[in-house]
Amino acid sequence: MGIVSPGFHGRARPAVELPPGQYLTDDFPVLSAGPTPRIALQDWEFTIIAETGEAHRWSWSDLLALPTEMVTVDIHCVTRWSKLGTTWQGVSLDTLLAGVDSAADYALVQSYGGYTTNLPVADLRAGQAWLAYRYEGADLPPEHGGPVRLLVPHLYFWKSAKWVRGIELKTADEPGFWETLGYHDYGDPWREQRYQGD
Ligand SMILES: Nc1nc2c(c(=O)[nH]1)N[C@H]1C(S)=C(S)[C@@H](COP(=O)(O)O)O[C@H]1N2
Ligand SMILES: [Mo]
Repeated sequence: MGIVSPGFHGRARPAVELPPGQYLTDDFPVLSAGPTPRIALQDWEFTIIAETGEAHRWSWSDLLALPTEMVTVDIHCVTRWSKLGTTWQGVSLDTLLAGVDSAADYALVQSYGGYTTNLPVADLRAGQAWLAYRYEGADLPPEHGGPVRLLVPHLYFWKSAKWVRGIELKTADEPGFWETLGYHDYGDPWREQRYQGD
């Protein structure tokens, strides 16, 4: 036996792994395509509309009454910053979708202020997406999407709609705001799906 430490057989792995083309930041940049909408909590509601037209609505107090999860996740913006280990509290989309009778494959997410983004319904399920209303132990600040934003950390962060207002479930895919402007329909950071054709 040589004088080799156990486990020291290959090249050292990098301390952190980032998706291709991303750099690490400790800041939390604000990226908004328009002004920050202010939504009074008594006026806030979240609606899921199934492809049948059936609507399910939650008020702010309805949302707070649902079981919450704390999640610590890495986030990746298509403008190339990544932030590791962000901690959020919110309601899993699995919880919200549980009572919705739908066979739709596509979702179009709607925000207060008019922003939209699309993704497969499958990506909202299986513990992959949350309606987040707390960030790092405090109420989610308005500039980061408060009172409530969608959090879908396995896709580029433009899919995580701030000031989320509802989700339409659809049988056909319909592009949202950035997707209409040439960004990728799906947006997997690990496959570097930034733009259409990537
Ligand atoms: N409603 C809304 N949601 C949005 C956006 C937006 O402009 N409007 N920008 C998206 C983009 S491109 C990114 S990178 C993240 C930025 O979130 P942050 O401002 O909290 O960093 O929000 C996403 N969600
Ligand atoms: Mo972004």
